[in-house]
Amino acid sequence: MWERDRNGFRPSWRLGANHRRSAGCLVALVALASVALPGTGSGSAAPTLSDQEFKDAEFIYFDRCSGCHGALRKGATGPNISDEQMTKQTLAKLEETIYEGTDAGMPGWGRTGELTREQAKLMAKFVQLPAPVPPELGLKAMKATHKVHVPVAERPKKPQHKRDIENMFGVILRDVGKGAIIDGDNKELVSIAETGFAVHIFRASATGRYFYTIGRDGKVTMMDLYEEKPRVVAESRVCLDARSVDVSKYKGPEGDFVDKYALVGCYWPPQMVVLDGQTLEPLKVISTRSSTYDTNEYHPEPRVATIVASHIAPEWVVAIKETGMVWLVDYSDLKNLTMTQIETERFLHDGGWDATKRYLLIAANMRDQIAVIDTKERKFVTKFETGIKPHPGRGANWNDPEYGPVSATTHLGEGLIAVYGSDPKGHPEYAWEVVREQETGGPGLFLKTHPKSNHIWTDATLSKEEGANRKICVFKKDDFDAGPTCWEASPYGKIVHFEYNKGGDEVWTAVWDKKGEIIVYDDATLKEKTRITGDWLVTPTGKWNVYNTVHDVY
Ligand code: DHE
Repeated sequence: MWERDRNGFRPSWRLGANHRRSAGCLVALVALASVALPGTGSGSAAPTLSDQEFKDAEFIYFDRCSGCHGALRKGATGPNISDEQMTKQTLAKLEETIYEGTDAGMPGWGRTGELTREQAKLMAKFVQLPAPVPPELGLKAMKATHKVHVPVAERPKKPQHKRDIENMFGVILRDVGKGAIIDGDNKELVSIAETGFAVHIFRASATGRYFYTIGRDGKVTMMDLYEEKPRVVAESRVCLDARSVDVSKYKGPEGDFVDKYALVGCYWPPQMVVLDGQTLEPLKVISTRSSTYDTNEYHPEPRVATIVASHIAPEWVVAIKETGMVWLVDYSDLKNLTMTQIETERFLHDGGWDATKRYLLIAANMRDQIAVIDTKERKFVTKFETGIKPHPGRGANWNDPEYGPVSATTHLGEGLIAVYGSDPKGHPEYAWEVVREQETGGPGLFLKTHPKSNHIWTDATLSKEEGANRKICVFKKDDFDAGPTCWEASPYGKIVHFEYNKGGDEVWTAVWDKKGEIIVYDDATLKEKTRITGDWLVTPTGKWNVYNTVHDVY
C-alpha cells in the first residue's frame, strides 16, 4: 500500500483515482454545496492547485501536519486549521507560520530544513481548501495485508545467539522506514528490519521475546529477538495513520494472556484493532467514533493516542484524544467485549504509569494538564495544570527527598520540567500537585530516569534558539533545586529522546539528523562513553531497551 515515486514513499490509497481531487473539483463541490468559497483573507480569488500539487500537499500534510491538526483538520495538539479558519488569514501569513513556526510550539518546518519555501507556499494554499476525507479500512482489507514471514511452528525454540536479549535496544530510523536492533552490551548493530513508513514506536512483548513496531502508515510488524539477525516475522496494515501499539501482559486468575494479543491504536480511521500477538492476524476492530466527554457532541475523528497494558488486569488502558476519554478495554472475552469509559480531559496525548503501575498519568496537552486515572478502582482521580503543553513521553518516576514518590513531565510549549507528587497513600498532602519546577534547555519532547540513577535527563528538541535544540539538561534527584547541568551534545542535528540500558548506568540519546548518531553516556559522571555511528543511522528517533520496556521502567 506504499509506493515509491520521485518524492519518496507515498500511501497508495492517496494516489487512487477515487481520492485524486484537483482544487478545481473541490471548488466545484464547495460551490454546489452553497458553502462560501475559500478566499485568501485579502478578498482575492480562491487558491488553485494542479492535481499533482494537490497530491504533493496531501502527502506533506499526512507526513508533517495531520498528527497535530487531525486528518479532518479540526485540531488537537495543534489548533483547528479548517478551510473556514484558514481563509481568514492571508496566504503570506500562513506561509510564514508554516515556514517559521509559532511560539505556541509549532515547528518552523522551513527553518528546520524539512520544507522548502515553495512547499510552505503550497501548504498555505492547501489549508485554505476543504480537507479531503480519507477512506475507511475494515477487517477484510486489513486481512489482505496480513503476512506471516516465519510461521510460529518454524520459529526457534531458544535464542540462536549468546547476546543478552534483555539489554537489546530497538532504534527507529524514521525517514527510511526501518528499525535497527542494537546489542546494548557491545553496541554492535545486530540487524535492520524493514518496518514501515516513519515508524513511530517500538514496544517489547510481555516476555521480551518480540519487538513490535507501528508506523505512521498503520503498518504493524513484529521481530523475533531469538533469531540471530532479527527480521520481521509477521506484519499487517490495520490503519491508514497510526501512532501506538502494545501487547497483552496479564497472567493471573482470569487467564494467561502473556503475548496473546496486540492492540494497535489508529489516528485514521478512528479505531483500534486487536491482533493475534503471535501472528499479527487482525481479529477485531473497535471504532472510537463517539462523543466528547464534556459537551457530549459527536466527534467524527477521535484518535487513539497512548496505549498502556495493565499488569494487574486483563486490559489495555487507551487514551482517546479528541473526546477526552480513557477506555479500559478488557481483552479477556473479545466476543463479549466490556469497556469502562472514563471521563478525563480533551486532547489526551502521551503518558505512562506511576512507580506502582496503578495510576496512569496522561497529558491533555492542549489543556496544559495531566489527568490521573486509578486503574485499580477503575476511575478518574483528578487533573492538574503543569505548564504549556505537557509532553511526558512515558514520564519519569522517582523518590524526592522531601516529597516522596514523584513523577514529572517536560513541555512542548516552554522549557519547563514540572514535578508532581504521585503517592496518594504515603504522601497524600503532595499527591497530584506540582511540587517543584525548573527551567530546562528549552521546549522539549522527552525526559527519562531509572530507579538506580540520581539523574533525570531532558531534551530541548523544539527549541527555536540556535544550538539549543542540541542541548541536554540533567537534573539531580537529591538536589533538584540546584538546577540542571546542561551541554550541547552535537554540533548538528537535534537531540531527541533518552533510554537507559538494563543496568540503569548508561543513557542513550539520538542526534536526529540524516547523518544520525546514538550517543551513549555514563549516567553517574555524565561523560560520553561512545558514539554509535554508520551510514545506516538515518534520522534515529526513539530507542527502547527490552528490559525497561517490558517492565515499564521510567
Ligand atoms: Fe510521537 C510517542 C503521537 C510527533 C517520537 N507519539 C507518541 C505517542 C503518541 C504520539 C500518541 C504515545 C504512544 C504510546 O505511548 O502508546 N507524535 C505523536 C503525534 O501526534 C505527533 C505530535 C505529531 C505527528 O505527526 O506524529 C508526534 N513523535 C513525534 C515526533 O516528531 C517524533 C519526535 C519523531 C517522529 O516519529 O515523528 C516522535 N513519539 C515519539 C516517540 C514516542 C512517541 C519516540 C515514544 C516515547 C516513549 O518513550 O515511549
